[in-house]
Amino acid sequence: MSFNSFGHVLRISTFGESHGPAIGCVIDGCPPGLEITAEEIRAEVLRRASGKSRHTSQRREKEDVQILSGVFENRTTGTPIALLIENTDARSKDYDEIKRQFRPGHADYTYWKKYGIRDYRGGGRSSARETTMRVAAGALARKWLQQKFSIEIKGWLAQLGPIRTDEIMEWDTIDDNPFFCPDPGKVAELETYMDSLRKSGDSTGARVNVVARNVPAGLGAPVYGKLDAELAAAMMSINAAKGVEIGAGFESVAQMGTEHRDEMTPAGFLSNHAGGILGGISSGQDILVSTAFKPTSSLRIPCRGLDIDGNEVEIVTKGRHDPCVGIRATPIVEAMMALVIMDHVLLHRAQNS
Ligand code: EPS
Repeated sequence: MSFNSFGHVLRISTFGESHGPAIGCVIDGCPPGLEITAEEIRAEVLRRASGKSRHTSQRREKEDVQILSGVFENRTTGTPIALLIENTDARSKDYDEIKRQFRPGHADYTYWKKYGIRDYRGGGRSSARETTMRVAAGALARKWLQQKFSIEIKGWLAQLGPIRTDEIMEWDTIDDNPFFCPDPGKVAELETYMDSLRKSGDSTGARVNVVARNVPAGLGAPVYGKLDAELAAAMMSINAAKGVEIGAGFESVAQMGTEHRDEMTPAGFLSNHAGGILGGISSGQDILVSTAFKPTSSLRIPCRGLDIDGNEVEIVTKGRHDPCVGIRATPIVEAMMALVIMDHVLLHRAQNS
């Protein structure tokens, strides 16, 4: 009931706060025999890490992944896999001034209303630091899916603020720039935009897309375990996520049925408006998910807000914040896609084979 876990057969529980001694996760239900090392997991975690470019938070974590259990001689044993990363670069004094204040647009207020207590340092449990462990767990899922089914999962930045970034898709270049932008021709424009945004002290939103290829048909469980519903829940659980689309998503509203339906021929489907999922079950087509991330709420531009006693106060957030959290979201959406698909492969296997 405490909702720090997700998944059915493959169950992930994360723990820890941004400025606590460590963050970690327990991955339960991973089949035995998967070869994995802490270095492989760390390599994936570092793709998401802050401090790699001037466009993200300058907090620099070592991200040293420790495998505490469930892996013996570099192979999973089928027992719970516990992963731990120590927090080594938290600067809690940045948060002294907002200790008794609620940043407008932030979870500060609702955590306080719900629990009557909050770890204000770095946003505590509501910090995007938690997503590190999703990426760590996702590293195992990606590898397992790749080895068993040749499933490939690839995410990219589709839009940052007003700049559309995926009209040209050069897949091999996505990891070559700090934005996960698939169009190398747009990177300079993104840099200029982010530099002026950072100077202004404001923040912006982003759209991040992800595709899973080679997913077998038949994954997903109607009616309350639809694959698209599970993916939407997984993406919406990421910090700052405000919207999820599957396939044509909200564009379906204006489409005609003759356009939206994906015609079928012996050679395959002729389009993919469904985003690879029909009736909540994978069709064998690429699974396409798009997630909207809101602008960061921690801003140095003063605004009106309240303190915990209900007094009106001016809020100014200090510290090392991301002017656009979407920039680092690509590895997170990839991880959530991998974890949901692997969970549904295991579920399908349990019922159907
Ligand atoms: C975050 C606020 C900042 C970011 C943090 C996410 O925290 P801090 O003030 O401690 O630097 O740096 O991002 C990470 C630590 C991370 O690993 O992604 C927030 O409010 O979500």
